[in-house]
Amino acid sequence: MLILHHYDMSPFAEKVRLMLGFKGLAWRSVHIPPVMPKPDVIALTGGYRKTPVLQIGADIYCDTALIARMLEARQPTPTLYPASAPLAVPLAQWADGTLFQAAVCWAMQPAGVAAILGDPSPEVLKGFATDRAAMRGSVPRLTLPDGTVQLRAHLAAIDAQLAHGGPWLFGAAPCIADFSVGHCLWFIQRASPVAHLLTDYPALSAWLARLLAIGHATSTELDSADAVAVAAAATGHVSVAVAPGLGFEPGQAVSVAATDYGADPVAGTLVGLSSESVTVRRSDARAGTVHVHFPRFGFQIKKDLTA
Ligand SMILES: N[C@@H](CCC(=O)N[C@@H](CS)C(=O)NCC(=O)O)C(=O)O
Repeated sequence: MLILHHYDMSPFAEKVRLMLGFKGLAWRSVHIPPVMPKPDVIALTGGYRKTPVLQIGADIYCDTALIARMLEARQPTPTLYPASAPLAVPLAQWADGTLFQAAVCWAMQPAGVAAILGDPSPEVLKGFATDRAAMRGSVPRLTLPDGTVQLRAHLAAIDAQLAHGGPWLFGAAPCIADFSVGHCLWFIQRASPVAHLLTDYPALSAWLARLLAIGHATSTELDSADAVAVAAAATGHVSVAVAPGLGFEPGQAVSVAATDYGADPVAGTLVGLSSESVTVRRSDARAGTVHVHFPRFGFQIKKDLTA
């Protein structure tokens, strides 16, 4: 059972929903709060608060780069990683970082925020802004003039790529890069008063419509407390191992944190490490013993000297 913890307006959640649609995988849908506190999410992750999170029993997968790999392992065809497109992964990383920040800057102009949050009250707006400022920490925020220039340059490049090639970013079929670029532009589309920007890029707009037509496959709702109970009732974990020569030993007390925003550390015992992912085992009063998995890229592992 694939359980996705997400909320509707989350772009990174949309990336995963579309990948589930691409692979035709059925899933359980747990709606989580868009701002802290998120007690049921934290029971599962041990501190990671970003959206989305994928749960399979007592295995918890953080970050869409790793979630995409899990979906690929579950359902290898159609592939997200065609051998003919080795640059699709770094392009996806660029989109999830650089393009996403420029897209958010544009979409979160006052008119865009109102559309995305559904005409929020001043209290809701203030709560959202305070939550995101805390999540960003010291990571600087793009100003609208800076973000607009950058976004237009990125959109022009993507539009030209699609106009010369296509119908997808790397040719005949969608791959991981299409989903990473797509969720950023989906977010702009949701910010309806400022979404007109996209119409300046016709090949890109046509491609976005094709991508979103993939849909989300079939899902059924699950309560977040029931998802925690699923973890507690699980009898084992997916097999992982700590590969030698990567700087850490199995059984070591470590903490793992994102190297960008939302860098809340997750502390536990190191049980898995490869060039692709890192896994810590931790215990929670409600969720039981969970394995929390992160991509290796974009995360920092530290020896936990307090343990
Ligand atoms: N690198 C992460 C980024 C995830 C991310 O930034 N998600 C946003 C929502 S789209 C978030 O966590 N916002 C704050 C929250 O949901 O609490 C990934 O690929 O999953």
